[in-house]
Amino acid sequence: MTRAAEANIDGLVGPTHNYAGLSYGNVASEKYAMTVSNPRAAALQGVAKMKFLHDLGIPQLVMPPQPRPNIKTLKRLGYRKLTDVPTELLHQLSSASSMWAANAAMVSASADTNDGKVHFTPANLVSKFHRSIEPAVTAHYLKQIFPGEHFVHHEPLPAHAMFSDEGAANHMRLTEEHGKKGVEVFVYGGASKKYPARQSKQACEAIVRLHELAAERVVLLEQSAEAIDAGVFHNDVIAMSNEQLFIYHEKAYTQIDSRLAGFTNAVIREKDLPLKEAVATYFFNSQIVTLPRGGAVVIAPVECEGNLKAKNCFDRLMREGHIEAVYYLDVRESMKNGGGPACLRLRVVLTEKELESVHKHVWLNDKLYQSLCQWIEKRYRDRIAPDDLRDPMLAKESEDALSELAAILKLSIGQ
Ligand code: SUG
Repeated sequence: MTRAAEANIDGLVGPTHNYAGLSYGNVASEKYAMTVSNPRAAALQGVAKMKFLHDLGIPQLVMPPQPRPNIKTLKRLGYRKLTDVPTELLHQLSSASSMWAANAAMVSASADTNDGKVHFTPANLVSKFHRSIEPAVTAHYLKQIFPGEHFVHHEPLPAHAMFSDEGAANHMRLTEEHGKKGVEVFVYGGASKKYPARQSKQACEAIVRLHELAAERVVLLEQSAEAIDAGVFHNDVIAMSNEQLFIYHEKAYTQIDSRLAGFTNAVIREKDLPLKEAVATYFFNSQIVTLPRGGAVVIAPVECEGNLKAKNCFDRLMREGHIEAVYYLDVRESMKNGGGPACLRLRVVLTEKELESVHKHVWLNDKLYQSLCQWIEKRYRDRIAPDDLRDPMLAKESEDALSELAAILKLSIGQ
């Protein structure tokens, strides 16, 4: 076995972060639709989370925001200027949704792939228009951040509902420890009554082929319709995992594959945390990480701290020895759009050699943290109402902010 660690790459919140209510089926996005956002606080909350992980000794990377409003798409649709664009489309072209890096791509660790390389497939995100305009720039960023012979970058799957792919938010990896071969678990949605399923089975099967995963170490799970209709639009809203530990809600899936029985399964019962409260608190959208000295801790949304049932579930997991501690972090600005701590990050298991190949200017350290905080303080507004997205100054501010960030991260931003 080669030694490996899990790195997290977090999406930086962009300067146009707003609440336009674009995600039907995502309860928070609908609830906070048309309220006023605070992009500066949102971005600072995001980098504070990255710093917290870094201080725990977890390798932490930064992914830049995508240029918004998306002028390239606006031109592709025949518009010449922002003022000509109808309001709903303007909102879609202005979403800062690339912050949710768990939806950026599916990633397979080199220990699992037949060619011994790390495989990336950017998610096509076809189920929501505002997200379907992310994959090209995501691919551009991932190729720059993970260059060279250790990494394989696939194209996003064809942009059709048949292959609807929302990335790692619907993917888990169970393994004795990060560097060992794992079982990769893909989660898809079937028929639901109220809300649409966002990950298709055929997309999961295509990723398995592309990433050269051995069939005997792949598990596909189907989300229950009841969970989807309760607002479980991604698997990471109802399950979490780390190394050998798999924690899931009893109503998450139609059935569990017997091959998962060899791992530590911790089932959260409806009576202890009803689906509705699991969605409201984002209990499962927590990050479980292995500390460098061993032992696992949880980074949970602060909303869980104030909910007795969620807190009791974490207490039980600690009592049973699955986790050592729970840290409650405030990412409220992102939460109001349905994005908790786990949504904001993409997990990438890296061996020492792979780690050395990563673009070095995106590693979070104390210095980069300071630069990012200063950059955010200087460049971000502290309030945006959906109507402000019409302001031509905002487009200019956003463009200038990203140019400055390109110099900080030494990356080409946009495309
Ligand atoms: O795709 N929200 C995102 C939230 C993604 C959360 N990611 C994970 N669960 N991994 C979505 O629904 C709302 C944007 C708005 O309404 O303006 C939004 O896109």
